[in-house]
Amino acid sequence: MDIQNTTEKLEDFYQLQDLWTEEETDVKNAVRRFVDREVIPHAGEWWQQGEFPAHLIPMLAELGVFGPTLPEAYGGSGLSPLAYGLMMQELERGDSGLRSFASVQSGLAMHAIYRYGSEEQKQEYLPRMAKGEIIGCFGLTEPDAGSDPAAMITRASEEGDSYVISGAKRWITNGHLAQVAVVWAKDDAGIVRGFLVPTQLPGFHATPIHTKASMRMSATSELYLDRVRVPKSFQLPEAHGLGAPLNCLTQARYGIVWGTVGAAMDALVEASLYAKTRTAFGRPIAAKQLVQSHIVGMETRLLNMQLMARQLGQLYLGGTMRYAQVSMAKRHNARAALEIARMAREILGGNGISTDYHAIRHMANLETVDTYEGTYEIHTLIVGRDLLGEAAF
Ligand code: TGC
Ligand code: FAD
Repeated sequence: MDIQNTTEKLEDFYQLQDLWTEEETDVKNAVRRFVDREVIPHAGEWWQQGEFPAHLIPMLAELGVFGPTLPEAYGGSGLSPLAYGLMMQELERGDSGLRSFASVQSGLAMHAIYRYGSEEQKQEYLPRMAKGEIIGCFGLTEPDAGSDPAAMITRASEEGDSYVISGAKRWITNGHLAQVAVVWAKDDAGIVRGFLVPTQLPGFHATPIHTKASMRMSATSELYLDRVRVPKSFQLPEAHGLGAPLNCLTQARYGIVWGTVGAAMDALVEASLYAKTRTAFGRPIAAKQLVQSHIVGMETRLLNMQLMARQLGQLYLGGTMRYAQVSMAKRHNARAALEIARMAREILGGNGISTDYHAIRHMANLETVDTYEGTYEIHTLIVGRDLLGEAAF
């Protein structure tokens, strides 16, 4: 069996690689080699252990996956959004938790500082975050406010030259690994504002959530802020209102659109190669019509995902990408990847439920990806509002 040819065909049925620039191809290949060497051989074990493999952080920084689209002055490489997308694709081919780590560091925490921070805040944080010396998290969701973040109850009250922040955030990726938390809270006038909260400050606590049956390679936490006092200079000065955190979500959702392609690709390749060697009733199961029907359906879904990601990237590059367009692709790609991973699990039969293989790990992770950064239903309603001009939340 020619594994290389089969894999290449499955991963890129329409030869989209012909559209990549040399730089984009180099970036993709570098991350791919890293994931093949350092992640995939251990992913099942790390996932079972339920810990983020923190020893990878310096290597990820060296690969340039933290803030790659930012200017060099802030530690970035000024890469195109397409190169960024390909990085996310290759990371999530390894595990959604790995991509999630990078998404939160880059698309949420660093983007919030870059877009809404003062020059001093950018200089203080961004170069060190790009090097992985400072890890950030992004606290928007609360125990009682997820899909509707406008209902948040975390408060930042002015007291002299400080803000005093109290509240709780739940399901926060990288929360107990982070040195700085971007915390969203309402000020005394009820306006949503962003704050850079060093996590060692008195009154700040981050507790790991250990009960996850999904995203087990990702660190997920609950944050408690009990009268955490920060100087006013720790507020993100350009962030006024809910539009600021929602704009950050657009960046991270864009990364998810690409990342899910990687997870789907890996599940599809694994199932296809398995089908070519696994025999039942005297023939490889790849020679059974029902299995071929599944594989062709999965391949078609993957191709749709790739085309959406690619065109969204072009819109981003051209400066015309709208957030409803991102919602359309996040909604589609997260759900399609989940369906592909589930079908891959089925083709693997009993082996499909073991983390010795990848399918069940991707499938379980993708349940989170389908939910976080806006659920399938919320993205349906965002696109519905955009198409029809009626909010139906
Ligand atoms: P709404 O009136 O729609 O919006 C308020 C203002 O914000 C603007 N806006 C956006 N801007 C940029 N990007 C977006 N995606 C935006 N969505 C809205 C909007 O134009 C408006 O601006 P302005 O100037 O008119 O004031 O606000 P709403 O309260 O009606 O809420 C709308 C809704 C439901 C769509 C929004 O709340 C939403 O997206 N909910 C989902 C919440 C969510 O996705 N949470 C994710 C938390 S972070 C996370 O999950 C990280 S996972 C880790 C990883 O990424 O790996
Ligand atoms: P709810 O809002 O309670 O929704 C429950 C159900 O109701 C969903 O099916 C939803 O689609 C449905 N629903 C809600 N409103 C409507 C409506 N109007 N019409 C129809 N159906 C509706 N958040 C952060 O801020 N930072 C992070 O780093 C982060 N990381 C995460 C990591 C993991 C592993 C997970 C699981 C979540 C993470 N989240 C994070 C939170 C995530 O964004 C939320 O879980 C998500 O937005 C959904 O919110 P919720 O869980 O409160 O569900």
